[in-house]
Amino acid sequence: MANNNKLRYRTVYAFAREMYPKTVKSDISYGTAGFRTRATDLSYVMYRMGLLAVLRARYKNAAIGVMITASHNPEPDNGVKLVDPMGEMLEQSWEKWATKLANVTDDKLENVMNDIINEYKIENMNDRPEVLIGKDTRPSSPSLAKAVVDGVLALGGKPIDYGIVTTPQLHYFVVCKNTHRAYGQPTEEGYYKKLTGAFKKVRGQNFNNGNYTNRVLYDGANGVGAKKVKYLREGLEGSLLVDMYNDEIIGSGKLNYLCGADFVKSQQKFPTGLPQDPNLRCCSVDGDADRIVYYYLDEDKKFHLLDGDRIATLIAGYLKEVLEKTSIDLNLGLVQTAYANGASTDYITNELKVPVACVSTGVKHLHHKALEYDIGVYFEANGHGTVVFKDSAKKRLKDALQTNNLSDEQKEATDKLLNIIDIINEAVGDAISDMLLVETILHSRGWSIKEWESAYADLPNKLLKVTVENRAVITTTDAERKCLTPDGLQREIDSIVSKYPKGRSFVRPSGTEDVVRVYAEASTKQDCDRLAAEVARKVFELAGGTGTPPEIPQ
Ligand code: G16
Repeated sequence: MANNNKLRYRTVYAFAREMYPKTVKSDISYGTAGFRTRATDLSYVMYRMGLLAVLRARYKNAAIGVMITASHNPEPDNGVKLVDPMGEMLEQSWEKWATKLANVTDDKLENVMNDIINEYKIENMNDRPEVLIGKDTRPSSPSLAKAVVDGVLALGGKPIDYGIVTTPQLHYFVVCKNTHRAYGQPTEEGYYKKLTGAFKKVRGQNFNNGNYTNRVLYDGANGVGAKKVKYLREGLEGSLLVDMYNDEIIGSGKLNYLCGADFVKSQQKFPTGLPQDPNLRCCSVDGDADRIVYYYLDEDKKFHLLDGDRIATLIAGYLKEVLEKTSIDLNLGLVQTAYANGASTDYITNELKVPVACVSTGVKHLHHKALEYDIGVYFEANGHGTVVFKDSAKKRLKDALQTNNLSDEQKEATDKLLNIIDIINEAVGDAISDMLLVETILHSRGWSIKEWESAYADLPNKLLKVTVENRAVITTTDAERKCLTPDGLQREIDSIVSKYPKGRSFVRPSGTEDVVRVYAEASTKQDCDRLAAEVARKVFELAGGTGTPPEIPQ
């Protein structure tokens, strides 16, 4: 065993020295969703994440996923997200090891690997665990995927290359593998079949209903989400017509450019490339298709956004209703972050009467919290989210159907809920599956997008980015709603916020971009714009801003 390890380490080191030497001096850290930076700086990080994935897979005795993507970031960036056995993001306690392994010098790689092996008492070093690898459409992704494959091979793992897939597809494959296909087939075909099969079943023969029409305009962000919807459409067999826009894929340089979910949400603007006719139901996904937002232009060309908060409330309200009809006592909860619009939280609490929790930014935090409920709905305002069902909840629904003492209404609702579960990718937020779920609910309610929007009125809100010398000087607490450092910044924010009716604002360092994010909401757009700018200016002043200071509108 010791000899085997020695041999293996020799291979690991040889690969590192010859092919993937650490070329960047500065450290990189595992952020909101893994490592993310310029693609040219990532080869050695990818190789090392291949190594880490094998160690994690041996420790968990399960398949692990590695997704190469920088999601919403511009095309020259890239990144890597590690996927745990049940589709969750890499367990947080391992993030520090990922960071250590990424930053150590080549000659010390062996030491960090030994530290991990000792810390977790990994003994099965001769096992050949599977590491599932996926990549987005960025031109840099193939060579970075090769680096991951080489890392996996160097440590004796078995790489399974899925080629270009969406992030949620890779999460789905990992879950399928680790549940021995109980969750589905670990293939793209299996994924489309499961989702579209359940979707068509719930939709039935009447594709339209009331004010709902079965056509949606889809902005693929010129990325993998565009490529994959082409296959989805075949499976939908006309039950939903998905009109594709922004589907220029590899090498167009247009990934996420003036389009995609992040652009639409953060700029609050209609994307380029879609027809601007009034009242058309449109949606945008991001660069790896793990988030989605809806929107439309009204008769006056005014832009209306239905973001992750709207999707969450639509889903939670509907599931609550169906659940009540089943008469099965399961608890339902919703998880948001500080970015959730205050009006949505009021609506969930006071109208839907669904318990709501607030956690830090990052799918990992939301997913984890949602698992506490029998049925947990989680969404970030930016459109990341899904629904998770406890196994025990699914079993109770299935068992209830087997008994003969359900009324017709209870039976119909239970059957519907079970089918809806199959439309959902519970492994992680999935733009494609979320779209099918939203379309299912709108169809069932007979709603146009305007009717969906009429549930409540969003408070005007704004997102700004401030560039600072070192964004780590900003630290936060209370699910990122308050900042601890730099000294005095929170006091200044509180004092600014107090001037604006219904004002709320917070700041936090991004975990995916080299910026500080500023969020603000207030009762009028004018107040909101001013509030955001005043807070951004304070960040600039107290946290070492670089470039031009943010302007405050008069
Ligand atoms: C990732 C995370 C999300 C997070 C987003 C922005 O999304 O998965 O949970 O909301 O980054 O994070 P930050 O504000 O820290 O930059 P994606 O779609 O870019 O992978």
